[in-house]
Amino acid sequence: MHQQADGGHPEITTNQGVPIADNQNSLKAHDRGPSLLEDFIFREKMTHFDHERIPERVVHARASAAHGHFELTESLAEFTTAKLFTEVGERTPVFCRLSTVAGSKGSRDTPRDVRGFATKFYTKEGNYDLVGNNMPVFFIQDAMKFPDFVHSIKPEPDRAYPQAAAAHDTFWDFISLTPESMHMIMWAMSDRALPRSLRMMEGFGVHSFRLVNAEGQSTFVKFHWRPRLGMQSLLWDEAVKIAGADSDFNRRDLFETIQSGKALPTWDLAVQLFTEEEADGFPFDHLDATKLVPEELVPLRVIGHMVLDRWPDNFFAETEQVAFCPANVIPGIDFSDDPLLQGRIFSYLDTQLIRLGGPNFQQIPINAPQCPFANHQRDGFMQMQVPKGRVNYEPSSLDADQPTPRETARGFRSFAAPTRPGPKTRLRPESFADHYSQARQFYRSQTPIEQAHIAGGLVFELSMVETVRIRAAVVGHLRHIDEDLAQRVATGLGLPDLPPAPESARPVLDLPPSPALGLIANMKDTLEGRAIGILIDDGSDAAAIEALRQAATAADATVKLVAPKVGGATLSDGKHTAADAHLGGAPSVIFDAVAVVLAAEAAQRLCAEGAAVDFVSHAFAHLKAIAVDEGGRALLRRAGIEADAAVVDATDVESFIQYAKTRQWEREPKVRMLP
Ligand code: HDE
Repeated sequence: MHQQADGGHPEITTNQGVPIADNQNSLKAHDRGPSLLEDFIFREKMTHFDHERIPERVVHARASAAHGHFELTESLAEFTTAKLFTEVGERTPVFCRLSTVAGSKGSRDTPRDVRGFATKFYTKEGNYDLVGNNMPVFFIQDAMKFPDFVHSIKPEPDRAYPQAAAAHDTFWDFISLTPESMHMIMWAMSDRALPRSLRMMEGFGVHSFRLVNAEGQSTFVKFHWRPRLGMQSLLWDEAVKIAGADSDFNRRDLFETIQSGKALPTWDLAVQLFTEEEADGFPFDHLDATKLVPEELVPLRVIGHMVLDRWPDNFFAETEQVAFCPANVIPGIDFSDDPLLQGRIFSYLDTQLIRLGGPNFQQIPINAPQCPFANHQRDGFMQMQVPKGRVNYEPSSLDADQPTPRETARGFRSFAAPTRPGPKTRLRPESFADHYSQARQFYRSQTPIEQAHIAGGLVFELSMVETVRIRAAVVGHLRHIDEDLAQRVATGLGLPDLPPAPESARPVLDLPPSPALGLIANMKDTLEGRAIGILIDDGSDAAAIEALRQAATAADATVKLVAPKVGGATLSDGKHTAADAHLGGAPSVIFDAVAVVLAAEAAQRLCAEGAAVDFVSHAFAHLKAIAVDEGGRALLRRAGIEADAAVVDATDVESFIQYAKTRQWEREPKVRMLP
């Protein structure tokens, strides 16, 4: 009725610092009487609560983020004055926010979607934001089209669905009328759009930027983040089931990893450097964000790495309020004329003004530079600083201590790029007109299984489109990329004929395949940072469980014991072992490989439990290694599984660990009709 704590707790007060005597009961006229308007304590608390939400980001609303550092290992002093990239061994603090794009803040972690990869470097020379994605190209070429593109992918305006999904008419309508999107469509339909973990995806700065050296010379640069854990993706069916089992799958993975301090998210930062003259020789225009620079053309140079090792103290204060902006560059880094980048330079500050409520958002701790900063910007909503004195302008002679620009090499100077004479125009350059060659290069650089996944992604998405004409129009575009792909998708959709291809503005080139574009080729056979689930129940063989656990842990995987009851089970040695999760809440989709160790009686019981049968049948369908003892085999039989090489005996720990390090791709045609 009126709870009071013992001494030793900090005292609770109002925002004015007034000590609160009762935080359970509002002020009333008498004990069963009406509440009183004068209760300033209640009103302050409720008013604050009523205003707790701020507008979510219009895109990239759903995200997780962490603190860490970037350490430079190779100096780029020849190319840039930015200390971030010249002081070898220096650790620069970072805050990195990894997001989905289309879904709302509360949407699931595993839709088919691009992932945002935004990093704020708190450098000695000011904040530098590298605001990229996990794919190196984008859907459109000119920022003018961004609102249309985003409107088309978001839930349709009359029905407000689908949430976090491109698989609907408006998106594919827009795409079918936007041939420049075809290269990005190949990426978005590939397994890159389904990362297994945020720690296991690449990041890209997408646009060309400039590095500028002490002599004022410019070199173009493309940024790449390379995950140390290798890449790993989900299968579509797995992603769909994870959405139900754990809609916070990627966020939980990042949180738990950082809390454990093991297999910390780590990426190498690599750059591609090229001159204007070299760029002029490329068979595409590098200012077009629907094109990438193949690694075979300009190799990657690793210059440092980023480790994320500290989860934010408060999600709202940091992950939600952080404000990234591609315009946040530091001396020695500059923009290119990519028309998508140029539009972004405007958009991010503009969006932050509405989202964070005014021009002082850079004073929020997560946004503030960690180096000294001073100027004469004053006032505005939520001004937190109390500037002293009468001088709020420059130049001034009244106060010698006021900040003034200094003609030193430190100051930011834009690269003196020559401008070409010519009339103002709203024209797409002719050099942006090849929409299909790199899409073809991407598709043809994939392994057959990855190509089948791309075709499967397209068949799924277009099957959700109600307007048959739109399905056909997209297949028409695919014909320019690869006739076989178009045919597979047409067959998968049940189209009677292959639709005509639209006119192509340019002949499609057969560019050489680029192995770096594949996913499977760039996965690592490892268990580091992966998770193994062991299904147990009363009577399970304690020694077998222990052997599996030890081997998996030695291979740097995390192990979770799953039992029908979360309280655990009494094992063969008579000891009671707590479970890490109960079967209903830990289906096999959340693990990279599973083991089933069951006594005969328990196996018989669990053969009548759908969740247990699904545990093995889904693991098998998702191409995972499975270790089983006799009891486990009973479940396999119940699920109708014909064991293959990666279904091993629970005593053969070594083979299990070996198979668990990878997916069993050769099993896929046996468990799924691939288009
Ligand atoms: Fe963004 N984008 N974007 N974008 N973007 C935003 O800024 C925008 C684009 C990216 O974790 C918004 O603060 C335009 C490409 C990331 O907070 C907004 C265009 C790439 C994030 C915005 C693009 C990105 C955003 C929404 C086309 C990869 C999340 C909220 C010209 C290189 C950052 C906000 C975070 C967020 C505009 C295209 C990456 C509206 C106009 C290309 C990772 O300002």
